[in-house]
Amino acid sequence: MIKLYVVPGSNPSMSARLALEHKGLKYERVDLIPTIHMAFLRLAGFPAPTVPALRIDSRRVQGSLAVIRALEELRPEPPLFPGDPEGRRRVEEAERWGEAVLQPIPRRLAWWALRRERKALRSFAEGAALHVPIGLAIHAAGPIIRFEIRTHGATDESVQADLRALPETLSRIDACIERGVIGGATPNAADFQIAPSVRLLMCPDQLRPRVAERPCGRLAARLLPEFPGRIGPVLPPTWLPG
Ligand SMILES: N[C@@H](CCC(=O)N[C@@H](CS)C(=O)NCC(=O)O)C(=O)O
Repeated sequence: MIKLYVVPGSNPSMSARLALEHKGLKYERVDLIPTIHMAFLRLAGFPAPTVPALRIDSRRVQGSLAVIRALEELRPEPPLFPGDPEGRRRVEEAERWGEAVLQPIPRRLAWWALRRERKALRSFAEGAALHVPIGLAIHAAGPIIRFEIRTHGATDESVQADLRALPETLSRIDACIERGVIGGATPNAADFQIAPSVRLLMCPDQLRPRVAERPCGRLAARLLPEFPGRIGPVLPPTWLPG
């Protein structure tokens, strides 16, 4: 029995979903409300408060990197990493950067923006089974948004800095595609780590056109044609990258 605990719109949760689907593994998805998910995960026996959280029978695995490796071990085919050592090294390097550096950028941006446009939560919940009326969840979301902003350091300063660096960040991903590390005919672990973060960056209306036409935007749209979340023009125009 495989169970995956996710939060709607969570980029690393989407990495785990992509990997499970790539492997053709049957699984049950449990959609959790952010913040409340932490208590839920503890009750479900997970040691850490983050999603993705995976249960394979009695084994519990958390963190997108660990989840990917557990799935690779469980079902080696089709592989998530190249067979040759140099190819694997390059994919793992891109994957690690995707997890440690790229992943927090759209997460900070999304929580910052949701504080300014709480109703956008409705679009993030599309397709999720939250077992709570969405109107009620939006109404009660103020403390959750404030908590997530604190947890992830989604301050004006950090979001502004992320946006200033965005052209460079996206160029790095485009260069990865150019070098063939990601973006090949068969996606690998680095594709599955990076594409959900790029796709989340395309949720704000003001950023979508700046990302969608780039190689990284096209890759994200190819791997994730369906992705929840749409954020209106809440970013100060002076913060937007040129
Ligand atoms: N780098 C970790 C990040 C996990 C993470 O921070 N997930 C968020 C949702 S996107 C979460 O569970 N946040 C709650 C918390 O940090 O306590 C991974 O790749 O799994």
